[in-house]
Amino acid sequence: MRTEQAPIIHRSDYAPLAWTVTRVDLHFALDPQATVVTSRLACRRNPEAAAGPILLDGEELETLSLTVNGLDPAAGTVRRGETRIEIDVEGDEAELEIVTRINPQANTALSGLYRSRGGYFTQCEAEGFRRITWYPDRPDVMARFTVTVEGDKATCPVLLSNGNLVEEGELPDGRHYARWEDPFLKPCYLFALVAADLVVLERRELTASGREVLLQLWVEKGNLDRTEHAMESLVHSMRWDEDSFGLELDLDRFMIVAVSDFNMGAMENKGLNIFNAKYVLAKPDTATDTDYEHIESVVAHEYFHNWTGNRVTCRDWFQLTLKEGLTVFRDQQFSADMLANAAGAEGADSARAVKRIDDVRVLRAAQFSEDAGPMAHPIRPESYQEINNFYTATVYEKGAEVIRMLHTLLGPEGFRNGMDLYFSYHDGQAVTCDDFVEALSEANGVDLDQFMRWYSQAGTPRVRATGDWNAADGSYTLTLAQHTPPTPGQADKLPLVIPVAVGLIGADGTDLPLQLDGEQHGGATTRVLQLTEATQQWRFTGLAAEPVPSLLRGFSAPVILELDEDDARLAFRMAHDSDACNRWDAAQRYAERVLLALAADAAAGRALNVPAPFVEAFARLLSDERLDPAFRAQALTLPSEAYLLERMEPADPAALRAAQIHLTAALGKVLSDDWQSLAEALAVPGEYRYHPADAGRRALVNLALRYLAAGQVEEGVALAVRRSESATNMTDRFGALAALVHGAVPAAQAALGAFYRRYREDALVLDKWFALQAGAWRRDPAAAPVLGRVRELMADPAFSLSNPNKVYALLGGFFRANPGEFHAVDGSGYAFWAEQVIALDAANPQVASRMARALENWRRFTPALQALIRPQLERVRDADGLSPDVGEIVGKALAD
Ligand code: B3K
Ligand code: ZN
Repeated sequence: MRTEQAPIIHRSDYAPLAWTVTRVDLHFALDPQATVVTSRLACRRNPEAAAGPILLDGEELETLSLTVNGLDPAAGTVRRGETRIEIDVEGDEAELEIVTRINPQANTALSGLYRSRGGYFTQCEAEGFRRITWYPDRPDVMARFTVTVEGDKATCPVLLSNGNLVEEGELPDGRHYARWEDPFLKPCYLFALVAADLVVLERRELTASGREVLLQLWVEKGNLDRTEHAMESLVHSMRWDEDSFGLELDLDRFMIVAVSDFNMGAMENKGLNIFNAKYVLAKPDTATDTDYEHIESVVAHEYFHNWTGNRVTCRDWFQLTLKEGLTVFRDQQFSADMLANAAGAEGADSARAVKRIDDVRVLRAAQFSEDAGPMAHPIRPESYQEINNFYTATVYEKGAEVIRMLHTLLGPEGFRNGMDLYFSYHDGQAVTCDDFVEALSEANGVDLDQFMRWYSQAGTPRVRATGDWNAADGSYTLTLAQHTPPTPGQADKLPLVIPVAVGLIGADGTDLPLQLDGEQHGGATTRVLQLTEATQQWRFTGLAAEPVPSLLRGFSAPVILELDEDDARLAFRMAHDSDACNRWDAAQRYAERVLLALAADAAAGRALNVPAPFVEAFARLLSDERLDPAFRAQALTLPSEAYLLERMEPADPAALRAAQIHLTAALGKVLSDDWQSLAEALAVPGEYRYHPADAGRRALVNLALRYLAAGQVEEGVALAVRRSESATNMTDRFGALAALVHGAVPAAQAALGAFYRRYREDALVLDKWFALQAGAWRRDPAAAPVLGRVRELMADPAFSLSNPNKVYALLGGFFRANPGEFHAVDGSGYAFWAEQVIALDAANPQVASRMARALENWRRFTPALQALIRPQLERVRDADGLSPDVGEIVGKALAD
């Protein structure tokens, strides 16, 4: 039984440290099991802070020596705890020298200095630096770093750290060293070191001001042919930040390193970004269009952090969204611009909408569900037990939505002026979200006090819309009412500032000019209304007939819009809404309605019937050739299972799965001719290129194959088999394979086997293979449950519990991406979940915690499922030596 509980850290407890660090000189003598780290710290008393000792954090360190100003510290001046050292020092300056020994080989948590495939790598955000040496490990301590790395030349020919290479040389015993100097002040979470056997792709570019910079992409031998796209993405990111925000690369050298074992996507260490190999490596035979797209956006995201995160950083970890929300917004804008440019003038709007839809889909699936459970928190949390649990969809994705609303409210120019002012005030500082919003407010002369509630209130706001048509005077009164449901620890919410983009559609399907009561000028067809009170009304005048409202265009705020629309009206908007995002949303709402009704029938044991008007509306979209294929692929993809489960009261995964199986099969069968002709007409000829127009066509063809296989349409299955065998790129090959597996057709097994044989040496491609099987649907109730296959796959030689990508693919693919199977009514999935979370936690708490979160919303499920889940949550909670990471998740899940 566990006894300790991780303490709760509160935002309100922030106080500056009595002592800060100005310079750091690190020396690493690398050794697999006994790396010796010598750290010299120039410490300075902080005149703004209350008096106190020097405070240092440490974890898993063996301390060999510690001196203060070159001497052993006087008796009684040093207090040593397991994770904290306090040193009393006279005067205002002091130099500490600390020697520690660490064991990178034993570091399975992948936080601090660890090993991966013979090399050494670091990950310090959020609190990994304390696992390397004693240090005041918090972001408001900003210092200049010099780093000397010394290691074995044969196994680690490449020695990298942040900044500029200032010296390198040979040492006795086959060793060598390199010294790096970072000219910029930085918090220790941005420190990085890499020592490995790598090869490099290099490129020299000029910045806007004409400075030459060296861009390097370091990968394992044999992977150089997969680096071009990431390098292109980096160059595009540089240009975009110069053009859009006037922000230039500030270093002479910028490096990206790919590593196979990594807890998350990538890390923005100053001048030395370390990436999960998944977000670097791509060639047509191994990476899909989606991989190409993700690589472009993650490269951009980390690059953009150089300004939003590194040059201006966070004062404390509660401010995380200051850098993450803003940087996600920036990478979303970048991707939208890249897609729009590639699409050309005619396709630009649709390309942007497709990107926006992608982002909305992620928000709805991941963030809305977070808001609906025990982990609900504002984008700036008030407390945490383990900060690594707060790299969440709320901090990132909802945080980006909050920045987007500021962008909408201030306009592009106003936003840019605010950003300029923010950098002019805070470059080189560690600041808060208030500092950011104040700069925007000051630059625009706008009061943003009420807007700040987005930073402190958790939960997804509901906006209820009602319309009142007055035929007598040709006016339409729109009433918007907002309400945010209670979340843990936050019962009452205040009204937020919600920008609602509105259009009115006439009976012929075209947008009407908007004329607000009492206004001289009108005429725009979309307007942004600001909802700031609990309820507000707007009266539109000069209308000839009752309009159809199109609300929250472009998804102008991260809210749930409640609007009573009958099926006919949804079908009308599916066909006519000029706002592509809303057109997609109308299709999603209609599909949700149909699926939830089917699920209710399934739960009650009634026969399932798909309503004909839905199929007709769906078919019209399918064959509307004026619509860009990428958009059609979005509109014809059903809402995600995670999102639908949130909309179900209570959540019944088995019933929902039955509904999905029935609906996809029906749509595949009934529309088989349309799907087939579309698959033929849109096949992309010629050599693969990553281009949004081609990608859109491939996406729609793959979707067609999916519906055809779901409907067991013979010709469609045959086409998928052919493509899975002979496609010339991974998007087509994997799309076809996925169709076969999701359709659960007999040919799937052979195709999976062939795919495995072809890519057995390719870890990243096999991740797809694992995930696909973990997420498989069982269309035949007599077929073996997917859990059995997952267990089998864990024994596959290509699987490894110590590689996060593998865990996310196979276990994540089952726990998170396959609710219909994971929530098996016999509870077998839950017992397996507890077993795996406990096993993972012993080695890597961050990965375990991510898996643990698959059950946090357990109270939303049927009582029968809840009764099976609770004992497994308790089993994990009571496990010996549970980490604070998993402890916080299951603790919150079980709290009353
Ligand atoms: N800042 C890192 C995330 C670090 C996660 C630490 N558990 C990647 C990013 O957001 O760019
Ligand atoms: Zn980030």
